[in-house]
Amino acid sequence: MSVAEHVNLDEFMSGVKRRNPGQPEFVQAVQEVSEDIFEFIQDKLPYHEYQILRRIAEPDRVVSFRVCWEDDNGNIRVQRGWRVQNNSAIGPYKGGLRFHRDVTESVLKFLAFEQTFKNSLTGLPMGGGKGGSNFNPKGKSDHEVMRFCQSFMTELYRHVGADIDVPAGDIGVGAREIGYMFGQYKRITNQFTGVLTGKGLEYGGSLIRTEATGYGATYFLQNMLQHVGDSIDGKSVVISGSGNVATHAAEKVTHLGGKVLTLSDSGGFIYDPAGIDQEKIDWVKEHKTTRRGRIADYAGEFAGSEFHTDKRPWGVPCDLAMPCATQNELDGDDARTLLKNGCIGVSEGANMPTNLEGVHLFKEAQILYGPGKAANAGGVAVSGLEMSQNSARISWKEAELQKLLVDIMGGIHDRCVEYGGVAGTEHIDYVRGANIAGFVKVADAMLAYGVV
Ligand code: NDP
Ligand code: 2IT
Repeated sequence: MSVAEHVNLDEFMSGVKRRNPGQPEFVQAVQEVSEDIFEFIQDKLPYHEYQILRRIAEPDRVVSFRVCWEDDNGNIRVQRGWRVQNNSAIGPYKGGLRFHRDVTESVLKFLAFEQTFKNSLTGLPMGGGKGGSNFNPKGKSDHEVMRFCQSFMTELYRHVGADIDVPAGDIGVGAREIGYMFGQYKRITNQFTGVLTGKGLEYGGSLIRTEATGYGATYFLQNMLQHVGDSIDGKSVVISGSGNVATHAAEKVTHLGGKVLTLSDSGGFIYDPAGIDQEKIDWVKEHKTTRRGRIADYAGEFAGSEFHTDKRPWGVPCDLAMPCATQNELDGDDARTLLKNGCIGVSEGANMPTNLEGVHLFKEAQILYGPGKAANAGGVAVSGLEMSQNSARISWKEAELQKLLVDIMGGIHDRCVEYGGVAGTEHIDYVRGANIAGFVKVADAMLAYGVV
């Protein structure tokens, strides 16, 4: 068959849709990547002959299991758990676990697919995976969360391992949940290995893993700005979310001289025209993580700020935006509003926060737009460094790790620039750059293996 006969994005996508009914998030993620990859591989016959993209878009396996646990009132509760092992061409499966009411197989398949490209971009030897459960941690006691995590790991443990698949945190899974799951893994297997990352410092965790995603997304924003001779200093920044990624992005933006105007959660957003400084960020961290409170309470705590119920922050005029909450939280109308208000840069701390229409609008407007798979890769990169430290049974110092994070984010930026140049302009299409750079390494490894 000639190359031309292979190259048809629409046919490819109709096959993806047919094989994945009722999985819109997965189809969306594959579409966004395939738009760039099809153009890139047009004249590259081996990638077609060996059906590389088709194979990356078909997870190696999807494990689904029942998770039973008992709540504090003695009721038996039943949840569904999954681990999606998308691709291990360049290393063990690696990616977070998400506990959220809305988790479905589609959501985890999109995340595992994205993770494959993201992990490749870091330059570290990690394949792509993701897992989680439709367990809703909101309002649960510590003991309920512990019992759930133990039951979840009692099934998951047989599918993971330090050289097989290494989960970590994501939405609803932080230090507490990783601790409970690591404890259960160790108990079942009688092994102390680096099977999870994001662990506590006392039991094999790495310094700066907690900060890495938010800091990394801010470094990526800074890298994009520096590439055009600009910086974060003095810029106004709108951030969504108020969890791990959002609060650490806010912190690094503040360190670099930016002014953070908003944070949000699933109940709405707060707008603080005076700027959300370090003291306020510390309050948010304590309130959202330790007290498991709501962002709405910020308005009662800090005079001059406002809470907007059930609204997203994208209408607040800003120079820069960082979506750091969840998928599809920024749609075409939001993108138009940001552009109309003069936003010049977007760095995605969350995975696929911008819907396809929004992505197209940002690309067309040629703003500095760092997609999640590049911009938020700092978290998994430091997870990769945690794996190395665990294997070598050593702990690196904070300064070394901070430098490695900066270097890795710089390397990701360079790889995007290498593949994302727009002919006849100085502009970098970071979406295309990230998709192609992420693809090439995985694809070439797959070619080396033949058909497996
Ligand atoms: P957290 O659980 O710490 O925080 C999640 C935040 O997003 C909370 O403020 C939460 O609000 C909000 N949120 C979740 N779902 C929704 C929703 N449906 N609508 C509006 N707000 C919502 O998670 P993280 O900060 O770790 O993750 C945030 C994003 O970053 C996710 O997309 C994740 O995949 C991505 N990411 C995370 C990495 C990490 O290292 N943790 C690495 C790379 C990407 P509420 O409290 O009301 O639920
Ligand atoms: O989306 C992500 O990159 C993460 N949730 C972090 C994954 C990891 O293995 O650290």
